[in-house]
Amino acid sequence: MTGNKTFTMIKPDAVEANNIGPILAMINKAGFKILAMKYMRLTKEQAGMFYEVHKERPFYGELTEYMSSGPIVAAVLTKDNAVADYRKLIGATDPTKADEGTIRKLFAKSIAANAVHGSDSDENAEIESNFFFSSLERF
Ligand code: IDP
Ligand code: MG
Repeated sequence: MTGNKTFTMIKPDAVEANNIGPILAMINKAGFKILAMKYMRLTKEQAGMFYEVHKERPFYGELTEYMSSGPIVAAVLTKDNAVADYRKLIGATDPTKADEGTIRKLFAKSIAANAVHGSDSDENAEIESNFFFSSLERF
């Protein structure tokens, strides 16, 4: 069974480039509703906790440095088949390989500064949503 929730972040490069609005518009246009949202800045330690699964990867230091370099928008989104449909909307991790019309193709600066995060499974969508939001912050 596929779930109906996913977790996203608009990353520091996209916030800095004034692309919060256009990205949220694409998210809404694609049929996702926003269940929770906040605008905040992660510490390097918090970014490290969020990306714990990547801690052995060579880019972990660069990634956590970058993700704590400026504010982000975190949100929980809902739609049927949310995880897979959102991955399709954002496109490949490397923006040079992302399909035309995807959020990363349109807004990402590089493979690290790639505009948005999207959960890769229902299980991680739940874990990631719980990392950022309490039950009182979800609608
Ligand atoms: P995803 O965000 O498309 O799921 P992951 O492989 O889970 O991609 O990687 C998490 C994040 O780490 C990416 O979104 C990107 O910001 C960063 N990243 C992935 N691969 C590289 C790399 O080769 N160099 C630098 N940063 C990377
Ligand atoms: Mg991932």
